[in-house]
Amino acid sequence: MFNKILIANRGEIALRVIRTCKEMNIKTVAVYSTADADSLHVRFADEAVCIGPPPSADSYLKMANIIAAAEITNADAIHPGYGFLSENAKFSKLCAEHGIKFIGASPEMIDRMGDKANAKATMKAAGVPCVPGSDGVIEDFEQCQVLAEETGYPVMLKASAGGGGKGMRAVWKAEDLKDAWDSARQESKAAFGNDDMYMEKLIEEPRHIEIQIVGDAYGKACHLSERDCSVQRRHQKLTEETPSPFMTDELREKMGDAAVRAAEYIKYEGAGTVEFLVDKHRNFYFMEMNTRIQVEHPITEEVVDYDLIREQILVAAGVPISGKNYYPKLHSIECRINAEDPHNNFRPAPGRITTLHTPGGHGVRMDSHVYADYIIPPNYDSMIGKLIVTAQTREEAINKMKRALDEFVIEGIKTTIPFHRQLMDHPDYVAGNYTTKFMDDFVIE
Ligand code: MV4
Repeated sequence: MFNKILIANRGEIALRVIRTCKEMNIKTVAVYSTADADSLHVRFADEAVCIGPPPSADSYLKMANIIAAAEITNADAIHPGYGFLSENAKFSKLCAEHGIKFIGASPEMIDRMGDKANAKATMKAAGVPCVPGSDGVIEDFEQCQVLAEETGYPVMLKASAGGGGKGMRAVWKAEDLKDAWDSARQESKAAFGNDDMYMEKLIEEPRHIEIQIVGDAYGKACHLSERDCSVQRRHQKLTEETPSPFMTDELREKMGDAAVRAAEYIKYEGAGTVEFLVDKHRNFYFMEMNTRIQVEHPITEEVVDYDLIREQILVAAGVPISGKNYYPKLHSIECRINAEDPHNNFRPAPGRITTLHTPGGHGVRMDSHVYADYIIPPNYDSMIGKLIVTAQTREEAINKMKRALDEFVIEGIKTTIPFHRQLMDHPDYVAGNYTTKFMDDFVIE
């Protein structure tokens, strides 16, 4: 087992990892930029190393500084959290070269799943349902035209180096294909330095339902059921829940089996998430695979009673998983509380928190690193915490979320709390009747 883990991250996820390490009697090293000198992950860790000035590029993304921090503190493993270097193949490799265990995917796995067209081809070979479309990347526009005719409009053009919607274009008719092809490639080139594109039949009004998986070092994998992440705005998740209101026992079995099949086929090690698009007929199709712990992992933990960070650490230390799958026994909802102004296009609203009272009570979990008088730095993402509620039924969970949001007192900055409170009263949300299109029509009061 590891003696000391360095957490190469900040904010609530750094605290989340430190908490589990403490429970496992593993020493912790925090790394921080000068903007985070007073943050809680620095205070909670056994040791802390300043790795640079506020800009992420000079601190949390500075691989050499993080490796150096691990060397001088003698850390034998690094947990990358999510974002930053969590899916950076070069960093995963650098850790291995320095004899430091990267608690995440291997460089090969990160590259393989990061290349979306390649990932899809792999999944197809594993027998995982995929959206009909191109076989790999599209050579040129002529081939793109032929493929679109074969696939049948509407089609979706996607960036192979992409994800999260960048370099993606929906095309409804032939005359729009050329412009979409050119602009998607341009956007992908600018964002990822790569303009490889692939094509899929467009799935109309899909749901985004993802399956949590854990694979061990011996080729075994299990699933921990689904999370419905369809409530998104500009590809930013706002709230997630499990079980999905759209799920049936039969669909859960089929999606869970497909996700485990995928993980075992690629010999996936660690915690991962297989994302699916689900259409209104409950057909499901592979979308992407994430090789990191995700922001929304707590709702899964709450309903299956399982510590995913602990499992990541155990698997990285070579401990085999039991192999059984996990099914929700409760209902859990997460609301991402961001320092953003919902009445101003969700524009980031950093600043000082002058008053803070976070909700509590039975079935309420607040994963957050903020405190009264904390100044939210403008350099990083705007999430200040995740409010997670868990209850026996979806109705009770929504009721509990309303109570918790009403109890939440945070002054000095704008937050997304008013949006979430309105969401919990929205008839389509309450009815569980929402797809990825839901936020397109949502009017903030
Ligand atoms: C799609 C799709 C419809 N049809 N692919 C969005 C980003 C990336 N995860 C893939 N995405 C989509 N791929 C086909 N063939 C619709 C989306 C999509 C979406 C997917 C999940 C969650 C939110 C979304 C918002 C807009 C579009």
